[in-house]
Amino acid sequence: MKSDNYNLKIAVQKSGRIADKSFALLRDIGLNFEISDRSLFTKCENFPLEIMLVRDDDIPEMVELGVVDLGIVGENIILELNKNIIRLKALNFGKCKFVIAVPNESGINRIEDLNGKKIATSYPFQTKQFFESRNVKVEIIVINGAVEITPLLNMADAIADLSSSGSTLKMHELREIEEVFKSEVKLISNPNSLTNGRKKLIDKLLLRIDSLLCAKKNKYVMMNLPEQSLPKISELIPGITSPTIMPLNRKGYVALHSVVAEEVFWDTIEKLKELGATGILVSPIEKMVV
Ligand code: PRT
Ligand code: ZN
Repeated sequence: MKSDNYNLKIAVQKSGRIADKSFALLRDIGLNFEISDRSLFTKCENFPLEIMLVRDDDIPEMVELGVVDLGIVGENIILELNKNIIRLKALNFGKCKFVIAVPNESGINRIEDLNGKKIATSYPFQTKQFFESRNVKVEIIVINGAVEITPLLNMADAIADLSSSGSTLKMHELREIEEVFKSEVKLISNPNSLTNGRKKLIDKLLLRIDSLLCAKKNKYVMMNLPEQSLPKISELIPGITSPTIMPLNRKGYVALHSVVAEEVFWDTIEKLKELGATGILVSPIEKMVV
């Protein structure tokens, strides 16, 4: 199939926890589209892409069936539904963990203590696999929401659910005894969409997403430095791009501009200060194509 006249299709959560961030990601990579309250579908004005607005649980199946080429959905759903899809990229939002939690006062501390007990969850497949992998026999109670309340109602002895800040567990007097897996939102694809003419369009989107994610992981820093510190600077900022050094009116000093990774940002700034850096300015980077 030619990419010239084909519109890629992507499924995105219509409303809920990851909907706004999914729309924001698509807009941040330069796509223009309108969404009204009742629309189930929208079309990009400046890219051959149609956006289907659906429940997140339906996304892996729509992608597997080829109804859409791409989807934006949490790893938790991908693992639970176990469909034949390809994970193209982790999108760095919707982060949470899938945990086993028990009532604070229960005296249960290890997974083995749950032998013969009832576990409430909205993720029966993952829960079954986890307990089987630990050789612990449990009864799984499937419930679609408010899983945290089930121990209080004596419906279950423990829960298997997602947690992010941990405040819902705390509010329901539950404590985590084990983390089963970490989850974040992923861009997924139908395998066939990567082997025909659509791949060109998908690659274009991936390049844009990469440049956005890369930009978010870095900061642009500008500072003044004593010239004699320069040799040590290149060790300190191996960076994606080498630093730009410019002369200053002030004798013995230079201006330095560089990109610093967010994760080592404070460490790097402290070390630069030790090397005599002054007037340090830091800016976010909007896009970064490397
Ligand atoms: O209507 P639709 O089916 O589309 O949405 P939904 O109601 O099934 O899902 P939604 O919108 O609640 O969540 C969408 C996705 O967000 C999930 O599939 C995860 O990938 C991701 N996500 C990230 C989370 C959480 N963090 C999260 N904390 N999904 C749910 N939770 C719940 C959790 O189940 C628990 O009840 O939030 C509560 C705990 O939160 P904390 O912050 O108190 O720990
Ligand atoms: Zn859902």
